[in-house]
Amino acid sequence: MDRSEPAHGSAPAGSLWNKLFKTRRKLTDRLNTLLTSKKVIDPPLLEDLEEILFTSDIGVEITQHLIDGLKQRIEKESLNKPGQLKAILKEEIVSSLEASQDLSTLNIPDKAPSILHVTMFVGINGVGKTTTIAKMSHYFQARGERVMMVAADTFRAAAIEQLQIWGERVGAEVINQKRGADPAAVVFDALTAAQARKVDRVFIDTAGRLHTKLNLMEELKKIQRVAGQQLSGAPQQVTLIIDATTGQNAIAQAQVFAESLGVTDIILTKLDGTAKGGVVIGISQNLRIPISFICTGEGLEDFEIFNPREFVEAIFD
Ligand SMILES: Nc1nc2c(ncn2[C@@H]2O[C@H](COP(=O)(O)OP(=O)(O)OP(=O)(O)O)[C@@H](O)[C@H]2O)c(=O)[nH]1
Ligand SMILES: [Mg+2]
Repeated sequence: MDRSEPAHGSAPAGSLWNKLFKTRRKLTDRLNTLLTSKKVIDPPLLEDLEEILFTSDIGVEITQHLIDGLKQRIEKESLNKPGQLKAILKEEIVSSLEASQDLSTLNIPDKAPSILHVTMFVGINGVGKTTTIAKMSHYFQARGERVMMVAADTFRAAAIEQLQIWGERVGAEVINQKRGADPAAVVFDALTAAQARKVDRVFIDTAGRLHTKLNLMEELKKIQRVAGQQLSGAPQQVTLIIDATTGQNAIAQAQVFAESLGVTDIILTKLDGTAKGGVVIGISQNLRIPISFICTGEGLEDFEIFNPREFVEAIFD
């Protein structure tokens, strides 16, 4: 059996470690083979290391930056054993991820908001917006907060129904109107209701696809504007959902949303079952936007707060 396959009794047996096995296999198996096959740290070794990082969806610039940092440390600390490199590489990645991880303004994880906290979930179709909203609602309701979900994806009939089903399952109220209604009007009504009913958090589900990309961004901006008119400062959070299986393409996609909407945080989904988990590092470093949560399955419990150290431990072993 492949030694990085998840297995009963394998250590460390954290669920994240188990679920990220494809990314780990791609990254770490090659890294371990390289580092154990060489006796000294030399330029060809660093070139091979660069190639491994580069082909792991981390991205060209970030790979270059990591290799440069590694070279400096090799020189400064007079390192010569290949076995020393993995720990240093992990440290470099953890500290660069941590540098973009300020979540203090987002009332995450456990700080109940003192005023109504509105989060708008955005991202292209099929990335996991609606499922993630259900997970978040479940998570915050379990912590005693009152959550409201808003069906502002009025473009697809099934989208409204999908949110209602999740609402029933997690016990959160869902605000919706008919298919084709103006999403901004749905949001306006929802925020009026949320303030009257002393809701703690409102999660707005938006469409991932309209007729053209430009229209989608304009519509999302309109929702933002109308939310702000109804409640000053809302939406306080604009969460971009990205499907990790799209790898490097996800970075360009994220840039479009970030430039148009002022994205506050990113959630990566579908990290289970993909070898492209390195994209988490690429996204964080390219956009300098914090990653709030990562999702590893279709179930309500299949997500966690993004912890750079745990993530790096799970993909390098
Ligand atoms: N394996 C896996 N599947 C996921 C994850 N998150 C979501 N999915 C699945 O991805 C599919 C799309 O999820 P949705 O939540 O409907 O995505 P969406 O962004 O709302 O899609 P649109 O409304 O069409 O824009 C569903 O089959 C989900 O079960 C995840 O973390 N892992
Ligand atoms: Mg949806």
